[in-house]
Amino acid sequence: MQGKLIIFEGVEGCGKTTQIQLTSQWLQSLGIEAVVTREPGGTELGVDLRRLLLETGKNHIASRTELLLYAADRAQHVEQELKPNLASGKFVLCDRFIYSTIAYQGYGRSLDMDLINQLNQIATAGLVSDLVFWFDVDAEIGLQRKRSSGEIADRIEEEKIDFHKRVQQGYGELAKTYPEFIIRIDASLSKESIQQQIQDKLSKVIIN
Ligand code: T5A
Repeated sequence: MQGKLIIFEGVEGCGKTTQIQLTSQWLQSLGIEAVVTREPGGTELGVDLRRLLLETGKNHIASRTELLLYAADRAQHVEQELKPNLASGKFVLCDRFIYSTIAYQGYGRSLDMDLINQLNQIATAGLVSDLVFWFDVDAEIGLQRKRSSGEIADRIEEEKIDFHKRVQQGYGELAKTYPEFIIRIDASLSKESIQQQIQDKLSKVIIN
């Protein structure tokens, strides 16, 4: 039986990593094996690409170069991690996927959307996700959460607020275009209430 690919998306600090962990624990409590992974950085090669993409203070990365590096990370991730786990029937909870490229490189960097769609197609080799949770929170609130967590800002977090607002707008447009497929979660709510919504949705759509 083919597994399920569940994607968690949103702006910086939207709370997706927290919810992936809670969802994985909940699935395991039901006896369902769940694999947790992420982009960029879900493979050994991806870890190196993630460092190149997110470290600060190094050479400027041109927007098209950035796009190609995210695509390279995804191509490796799909082949090495996503396809094999899905083929063995597992639930895969993935922190970011093609929607991040549309939101960040498309809306954030204003790169050509046709080019992005073509690259997403090449990188995924036709693999599609089963469900997407979009954690909708104001970009400023998300960045504030990241600052409060004490983590040092990475190269993308250091972008100006206008960039993050365009990314947030991009997610809004995606959710409007694919309402049956992208589930909007009000990410300003408490962690517990958000987790309950995820469990309710997964119980209805996937498990039963
Ligand atoms: N990127 C990625 C692209 O540009 N293009 C691409 O194609 C791809 C795949 C990846 C970066 O790469 C870019 C986007 C990103 O900039 P990342 O690891 O996904 O980086 O980075 P973040 O988005 O910053 O993810 P984080 O894991 O750092 O943050 P999360 O997952 O959004 O948030 P989380 O769960 O770690 O929570 C952040 C803080 O908020 C608190 C948490 O306790 C934590 O302190 N929090 C809440 N506080 C109040 N209420 C809630 N409901 C809360 N939920 C969590």
